[in-house]
Parts: sequence; structure tokens; C-alpha cells
Amino acid sequence: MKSFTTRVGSYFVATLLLAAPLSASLAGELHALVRDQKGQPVVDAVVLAMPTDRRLIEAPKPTRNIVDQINKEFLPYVKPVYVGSLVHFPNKDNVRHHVYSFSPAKKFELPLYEGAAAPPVLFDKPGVVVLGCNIHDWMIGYIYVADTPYFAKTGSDGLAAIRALPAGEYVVRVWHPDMEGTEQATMKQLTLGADVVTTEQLLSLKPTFHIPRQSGSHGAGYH
Ligand SMILES: [Cu+2]
Repeated sequence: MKSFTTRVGSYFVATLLLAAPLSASLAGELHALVRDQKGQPVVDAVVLAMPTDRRLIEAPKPTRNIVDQINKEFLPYVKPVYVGSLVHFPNKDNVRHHVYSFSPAKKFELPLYEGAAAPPVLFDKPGVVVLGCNIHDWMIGYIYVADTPYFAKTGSDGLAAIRALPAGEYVVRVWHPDMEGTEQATMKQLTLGADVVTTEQLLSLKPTFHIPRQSGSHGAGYH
């Protein structure tokens, strides 16, 4: 049994060595800069690349997706995941949270819980899932369930990098919680080879209204 495993192992090594230069030359990278109507970089925008040939979609490596609750906020504020992913909602606060969503892409509820007691939630339908907490009205977060594994989120510099994209034709689009108009309106066709392709996207953002946090403690143990 041991020698069989060894042989299989060395076969894989040989295949990988042969395949490595080829696949490396076929992987491209997409760098996107997202700016708003004032020219300012947009943070928390999700940039997505959908290959025209869906056969280029490779199953992503399994990752542990986490949306924390810290200091009575969802962290991260925007979490993109590939469709079919599980997301964990650990509560790092010393108060209980009651996380829910009424979004058509995923309706769910995690009744009052502490710590890591809540089971992970499966996001099996592409779309935007708005997160809320029944106890803390100001808590809001987003899970963007992507129909492609090729996506990245912009940092405070407005930049997102999607790495290891198989060469081919892509439709690139952007989503942001405060965007005016639709994702479809941001669609751009791009060809990716083995190099780095850069693209720019302009988003018009709506003014945001945030429910003010409740100040002080009201002694109910929930605040
Ligand atoms: Cu809460």
C-alpha cells in the first residue's frame, strides 16, 4: 500500500512539473481601481470576473468564511463568497446577537447566541444578502454571493486584485452596497492573457444613512 502511494505521489510530482510552465503562462491577473463620482477611491466594492466560457471556472480552494461581530458591528462590512459557501458568524462580543436576513438570496435567522454557538450558514444562491441584528438596529453588513469564484474586494485605496485567472474572455462587473444603478450597467468585456490587466470603474454612490448607535448601557444586558 505504501509503495502504491509513493508511486502515485511521484506521478503527481512529474505531472505538476510538466504542467507548471504551461499553466503559469496561462494565468493572468486583473487589477481594478474603483472610484466614485468625486474621483475618490471606493472601499468595499466587489469586483467580479465572469469567464465567457464557463468551463474556465475552477472550484476555488476551500476557505473558512467568517463574518465576526465585534464591538456590535459586522466585520467585515462586506463579505464576498462563492456560491455554495458556508459562512460562520462568531460573536466576539460579551453581549448576545441575533443575526438575520430577509434577503431573497438567503433568508435566515441565528437566534440570540454567544460565542461560536451559531451553526454556519450555507449561501447557495447568488445575490446580495443584507445582514441585520434584532438587538442592535444599527448593525448592518452584506454578504455578496458571487456566481463566479473570480472576485476581489477593494481596499481603502480603491484597488482590488483578482489573481490566477485562466486566460480568456471575461465580463467584469462591480457591486457596492451604496451604488446607484445596477451591476449590469458596470459590465465590461476584457481579454486576459498571462499578464496583468488593469481596469477602472466609476461608481456613482448614494449618500448613506446609518442608524445611530445607541449610546450608554440600558441595563437589559443586550446593549
Ligand atoms: Cu447585535
